[in-house]
Amino acid sequence: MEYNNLLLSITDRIALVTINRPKALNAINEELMSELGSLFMEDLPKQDIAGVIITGSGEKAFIAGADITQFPSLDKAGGSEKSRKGHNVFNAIENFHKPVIAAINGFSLGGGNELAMACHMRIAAENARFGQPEVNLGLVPGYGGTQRLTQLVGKAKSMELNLTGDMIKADEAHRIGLVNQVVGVGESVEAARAILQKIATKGPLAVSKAIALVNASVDPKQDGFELEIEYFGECMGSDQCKEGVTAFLEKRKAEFK
Ligand code: CO8
Repeated sequence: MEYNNLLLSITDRIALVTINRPKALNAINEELMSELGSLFMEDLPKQDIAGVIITGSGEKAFIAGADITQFPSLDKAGGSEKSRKGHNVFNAIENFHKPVIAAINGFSLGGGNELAMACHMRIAAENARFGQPEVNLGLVPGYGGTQRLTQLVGKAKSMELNLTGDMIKADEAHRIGLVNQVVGVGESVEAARAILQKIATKGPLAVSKAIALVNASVDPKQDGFELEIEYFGECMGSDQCKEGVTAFLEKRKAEFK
């Protein structure tokens, strides 16, 4: 598929998705949201990949939020409709069967930070800045930010960030558990790639089930404990587990297909 607002390259089974609207600090407009939906719901599921990295074009911003220029034309119904569309796309990213890592360079704000939080892990460059500034516009986050930020950092910090609209630096984001790792400027994509390469050596079925189970732990609609019992059995009965266990007993590296 052709994309106008993002770049896609696949190297060594790792997909690199670059949000590419640098003049607007990679703000998410309607077309970009549709492209992300097509990418994660139609295109990437057909590819033989071990994981996905999402980053922003240029050093200044990962994504500075939803594109504010489209807001004046929205009313109550239009706002909810756009919010729902974003929820569907970000849910598809969160539930993607392969690991998705956000490599965050610069501003990660509003809807951009919500995209980062829908990813399975976040690697921040030292120049990254995080915030939910929607209150400055008289809005609340509309792509799952109030929920995912609370899941990641707890209610007190989530309240503080969502109510003040303040930005925090990368080291503070790391301290409160919003990001997994802080690296030098320009190094976040390679750091994310290193994590995905490590995960690529593990049992692929187990990796995809672990993603689903960790997600289930924060989804009140699912019984994560029951699901773990089911998926544990599924993994135990798989050829991949046979290979992993046999390799351990034979004192060699497992080779998962
Ligand atoms: N939307 C559109 N354009 C933007 C955005 C944005 N979110 N952010 C920056 N830009 C544009 C600027 O307008 C500017 O364009 P131009 O050069 O044509 O004037 C260009 O990017 C560069 O930005 P600045 O000149 O402002 O750069 P600074 O270094 O001075 O400031 C900031 C950088 C602090 C990041 C500043 O640009 C800023 O505050 N941006 C807005 C951040 C924000 O409020 N984000 C939240 C948006 S709301 C949201 O995300 C809601 C999500 C849910 C939506 C649900 C349904 C629609």
